Amino acid sequence: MQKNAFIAIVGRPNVGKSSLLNAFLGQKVAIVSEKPQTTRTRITGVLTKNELQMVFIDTPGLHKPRTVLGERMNRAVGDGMADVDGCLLVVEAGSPVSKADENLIGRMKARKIPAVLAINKIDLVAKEKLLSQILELSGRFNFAAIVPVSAKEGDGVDELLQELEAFAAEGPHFFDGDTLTDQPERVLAAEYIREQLLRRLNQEVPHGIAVAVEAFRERNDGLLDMEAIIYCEKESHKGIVIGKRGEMLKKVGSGARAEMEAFFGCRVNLQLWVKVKEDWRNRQGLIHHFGLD
Ligand SMILES: Nc1nc2c(ncn2[C@@H]2O[C@H](COP(=O)(O)OP(=O)(O)OP(=O)(O)O)[C@@H](O)[C@H]2O)c(=O)[nH]1
Ligand SMILES: [Mg+2]
Repeated sequence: MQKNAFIAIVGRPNVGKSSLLNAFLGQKVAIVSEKPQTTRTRITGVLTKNELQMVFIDTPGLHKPRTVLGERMNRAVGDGMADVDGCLLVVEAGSPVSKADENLIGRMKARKIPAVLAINKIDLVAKEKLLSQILELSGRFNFAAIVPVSAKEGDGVDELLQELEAFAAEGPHFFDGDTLTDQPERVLAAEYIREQLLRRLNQEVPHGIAVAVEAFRERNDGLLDMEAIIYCEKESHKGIVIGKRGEMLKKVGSGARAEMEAFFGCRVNLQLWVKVKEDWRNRQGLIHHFGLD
């Protein structure tokens, strides 16, 4: 008998939601960086084990929006929580309860969504510190389980997955058994490029970047030809993205290429361009054009 479970992964920015999704799947379907607001849209990751299909919906970190894009990202959190069988609320070990956590717990209560709590990044915090945090959070919601984990080191990930499996109910599989994500290959490729920029650039520059893969062609010899445009918000950002003598762009390209070659399992020939779209994060038409709403 087939079973399925739809689970939304929610929490404030930077707590490790996407890292956990990747740990569940054993593959990188969601980009990860040390900057908050890395994830911009809902990302579906699918794990099929025999009769059981787990469908994870990774969401942007809930935050106080300062741009139209930010508002869209927050909206994606609510949309991601619609019609799921359960939520995985992720918090950071040793951190106080945030406004975002309170907001998310409020929604779980209002919509009667059962939830498991993951306390992530336990590799960074002494065990004694976890107790008071567990007490505090368990007083606010009747979590089905509370699991301390480290997405980075893999600690507790199997236990967490086991707890989430309890949300499964009898029902058909919605995806083929070998589906990993709902993201088209071009989108994933664009995300790998954005990940490099998030990791290598600072302050507002990486947050004001959107990437569009314009060409994606497989040659007969298996080589993948790809062309992508990096859009930034200001002329002054363009120079930073390109770097001195093009060095930044070169590093971004080779970093992204390595990720793509690992994921797609073939050699990639990547060409990058940089363009400016003034203030695109506040322009609905452009947000839509970049597939971010
Ligand atoms: N030390 C440590 N770092 C972790 C762990 N899990 C994630 N990180 C790091 O935390 C940062 C944020 O991880 P993400 O997975 O991008 O976090 P997120 O919650 O998806 O963030 P947003 O998409 O911005 O909401 C990255 O630098 C990760 O490498 C962990 O268990 N331990
Ligand atoms: Mg994320």
